[in-house]
Amino acid sequence: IVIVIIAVVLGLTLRQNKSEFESTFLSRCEKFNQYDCKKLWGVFQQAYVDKDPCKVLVEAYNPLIAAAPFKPQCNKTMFWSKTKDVVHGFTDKRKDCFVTLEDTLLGSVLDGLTWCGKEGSKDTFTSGCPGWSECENNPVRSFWICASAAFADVACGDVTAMLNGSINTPFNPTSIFASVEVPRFNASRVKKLNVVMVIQKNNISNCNHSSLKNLTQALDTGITYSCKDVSESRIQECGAKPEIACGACW
Ligand code: AVW
Repeated sequence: IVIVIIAVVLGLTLRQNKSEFESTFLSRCEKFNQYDCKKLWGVFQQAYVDKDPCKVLVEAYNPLIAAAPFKPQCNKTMFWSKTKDVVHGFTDKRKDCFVTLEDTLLGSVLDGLTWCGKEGSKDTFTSGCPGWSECENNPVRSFWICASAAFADVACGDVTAMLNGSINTPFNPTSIFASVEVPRFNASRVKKLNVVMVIQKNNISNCNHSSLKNLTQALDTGITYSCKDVSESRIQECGAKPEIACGACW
């Protein structure tokens, strides 16, 4: 009996417990059905496990994106920069109108999470990982760049971007939107970019801001540009009232 108990206890300790991170990954993934989430977890881990957490290249996530590709959703793609809460507060309620990266399988699974590996270990760590700009090739940053690029690659028709009118530089060249997404909008797929400038009570910028000139210049020839100043309360109203047609939100 003693031997059996020892064997069971030893067995339980040696069996790698599913980490909280893995459980989060799988439970978020399973909400989407139609994907083999255990397989995706395996492909995801390959990108960063057993690696120096400052040496994970953007390309390391290509197999993951290939395993769960983004589907083109023409006229519904929503980009954003420094407006995360407003955008998701809106798109969470109006999935009929717009889809953000964070509403897709991979984006929603990894949204808000931190992860990294360590050389010589097959584990996933959630603390002690490099910060966003601590080193360029960190696992989290590389994932978001890779996913954002792939998401922008399939954008089509009229695309929308929510920018922040309460900051100095609504179109910031160092943002993912400016540095990764806009350069990949292809005129053969994307017809028009509609910027929604989110205006709060103490706004300091609007559609006339000089940084937007850089945006129009960065756009592929053939893509039309528009910008509209829209109050945050109007965006919230549209989120709260499904009877307002998507095209009439602003
Ligand atoms: P953002 P982006 N430290 O609001 O245009 C930690 O600046 O870049 O908008 N996390 C960071 C940092 C940082 N310094 N900078 C960026 N992030 C992460 C994907 C953080 O998770 C969508 F498709 C923050 O919430 C949008 O169109 C997120 O990046 C576009 O990229 C966005 O930062 C938004 O990227």
